[in-house]
Amino acid sequence: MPQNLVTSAPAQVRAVSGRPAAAATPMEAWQGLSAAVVDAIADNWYATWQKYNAGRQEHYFSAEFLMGRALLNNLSNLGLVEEAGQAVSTFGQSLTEVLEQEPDAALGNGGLGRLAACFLDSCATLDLPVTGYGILYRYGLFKQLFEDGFQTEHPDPWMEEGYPFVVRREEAQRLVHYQDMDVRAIPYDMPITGYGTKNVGTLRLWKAEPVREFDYDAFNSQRFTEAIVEREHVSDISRVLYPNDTTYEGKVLRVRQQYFFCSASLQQIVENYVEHHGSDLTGFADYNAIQLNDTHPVLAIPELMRILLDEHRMGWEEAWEVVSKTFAYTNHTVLAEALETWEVSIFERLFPRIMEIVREIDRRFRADMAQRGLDQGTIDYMAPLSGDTVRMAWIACYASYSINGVAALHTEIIKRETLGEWHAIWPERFNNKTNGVTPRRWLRQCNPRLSDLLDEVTGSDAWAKDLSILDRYTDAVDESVYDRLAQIKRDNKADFAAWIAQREGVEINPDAIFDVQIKRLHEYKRQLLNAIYILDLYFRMKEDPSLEVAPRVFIFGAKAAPGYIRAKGVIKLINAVAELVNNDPVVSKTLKVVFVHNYNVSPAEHIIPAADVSEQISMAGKEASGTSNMKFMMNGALTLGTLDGANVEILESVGQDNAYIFGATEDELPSLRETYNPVWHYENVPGLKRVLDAFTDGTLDDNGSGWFADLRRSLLEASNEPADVYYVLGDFAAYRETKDAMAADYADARAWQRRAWVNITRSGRFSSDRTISDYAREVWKIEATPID
Ligand code: 4GP
Repeated sequence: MPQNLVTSAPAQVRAVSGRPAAAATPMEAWQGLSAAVVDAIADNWYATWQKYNAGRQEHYFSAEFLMGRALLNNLSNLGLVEEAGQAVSTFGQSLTEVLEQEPDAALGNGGLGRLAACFLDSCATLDLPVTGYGILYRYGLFKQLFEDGFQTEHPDPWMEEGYPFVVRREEAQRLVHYQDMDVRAIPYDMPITGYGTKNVGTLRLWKAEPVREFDYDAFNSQRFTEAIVEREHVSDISRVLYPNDTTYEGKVLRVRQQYFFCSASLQQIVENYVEHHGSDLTGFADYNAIQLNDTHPVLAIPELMRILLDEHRMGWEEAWEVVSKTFAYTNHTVLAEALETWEVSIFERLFPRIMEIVREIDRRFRADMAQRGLDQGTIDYMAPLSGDTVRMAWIACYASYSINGVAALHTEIIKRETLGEWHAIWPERFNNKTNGVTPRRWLRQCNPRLSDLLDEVTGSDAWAKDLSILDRYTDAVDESVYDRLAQIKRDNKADFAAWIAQREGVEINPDAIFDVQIKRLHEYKRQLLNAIYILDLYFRMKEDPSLEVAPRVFIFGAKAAPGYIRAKGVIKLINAVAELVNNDPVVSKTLKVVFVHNYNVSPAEHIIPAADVSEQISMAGKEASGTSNMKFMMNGALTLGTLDGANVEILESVGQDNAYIFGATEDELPSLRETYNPVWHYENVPGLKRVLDAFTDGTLDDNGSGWFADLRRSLLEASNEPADVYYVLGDFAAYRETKDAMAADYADARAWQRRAWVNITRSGRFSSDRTISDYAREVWKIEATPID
């Protein structure tokens, strides 16, 4: 039996530090306490693994898992936070400081990766037999710094100092074969604890290692570089998340990565099937379902075919039957970049056998479609192969028994447009699974004050496992709850202000409205619209010093993809606006702009509980779902947004009076576009000309990069794309009106708290427990499997 943390933690700290616990550094205390947590769950973890492997299970394949920190999450799931505090105090450390030592496991880019992490949390909490599979990237998403307001990127060696929450399983390694090399895939398992359950799920992350350490002879002959070249080539496979793929060699590496974790995972899953159910693989899909998180793991489809055909001697039809009952595919964006395509030559070079299988899938697909009477144009459009490219999304659509979007509107759009041809043939495959977020990390853990209030109001912590319970309390609330809510938000904002002062060196007023936009930087998400508003407000205040403006803090957090220059231009622009506003002796008394650098899961945990306003202002039709919108809502921020993604469903849940909705809708946009003239808006919408001219007249400084001129041009001048593709100027007037009204409404504090309360209590349907229950029941056909 595991010991109490008060005894086990000091022992583990001694073991990792090699000195008395009282002499350990906070980092060693983090290491030791984390090891003690793994010790505490080891028996249950093992039992869960055994039990899941014996029955029907679901495997979640994803190139990204944006896990964030693990220690506090595990402690709070296991109800061990207090005990951990006591444990570290026995050797003179504070839990808060110890927790701050932990690096974020940032093995993902954004929404898709964080969704995968929330899903694992829900699966564990619901005792569902689900395992995650991905890559143990040595470097996670780049670390972002600002230099002169420009984003710079730096490596993020997140586990270099040791990371007790992954356990190397040497004995479970597999060999992954490429035409030019064989690679050892070593699994590193991360335990996934659930809330109030003994079950412990697993995230299995594969690391690439060379079959032989290095070329000993070469080394001995003092050809040192040569001796390690092969080793480094292999290590490249799991070195970084999304290596730059603008070059051909970069693409080769990406494809190698994708095949790497798909092949290793499938080998293990098939072996497990054989061990438990025998060598007749025709029943494989009775015990296994595989969810493909976007197109990155689609190589699993031809790879499973290869295993069944070549290693288990099945016939094509029989194997295809198994494959087409195994895979389900989730689409996460309507942007073209999501529908990955790769050069045939890359497949030929890395794995000719897989290419041969893809060609056969293509041949049979074409025959099948011709038989259904499709015209040649449609067949060519939908076929897995087109000239010299392989189209991963089309392979996914052809082979999968389920295809889903991530919010109601998004699913309608993929049915109608993105995947319209597929929907026409197989409507029954399509279904919606609106995203959700885990209320454990995103409420219970990050907002303890609100969490305590919910315990009191509802009489227990049951809401943390069933968030829909809160629904019963929307109306039935004592007025004093609103006072409590006001105090909680005020305290969270004061905490946040202290954190931001220390981290970013900016002083902010906790009584101001905290207006937040945190998400990847992308033109469609329209951070630029927000920046234009701020600049316009600044000019309005300069023009009329008597203008009444509620104190506001505009908070941003975002990383831009390293090669996405225009997105980097927006970051520089927001930083330039911040400089202008924050240094103005008069305006800065009322307005502040803060760009939180290196935005990640942990900063989000500080920001979200302190937010009053949640900016969800993408051009309608472009944001598949959004998930920060759900986290904000759960923490009592009001949405200021367009009718896009899950905003539509949030509005449905809270009602018109409890959200601020503006702008062109998805169905209005096509006809608006026909006559859209951004220059007209520039000339006629009050304020716009002044703002856009400030981009280039010397008011804002882009350090000679020319980036601000490019942003201005992108809004006003058509080049190889129409001007203002994302309708920023078109929506500006409505945005300003709505945002101004929202700021005025904030003055009525009591009314604001009522609406915040409605948002919190109506957030039940945005718990990832709801999403996962729907997947489990409708797609995966799996059941809760508690270990005792
Ligand atoms: C994101 C979508 O942009 C976001 O709307 C959605 O909430 C999230 O997936 C989870 O479904 N897409 C990506 C991506 O992160 O890489 O395509």
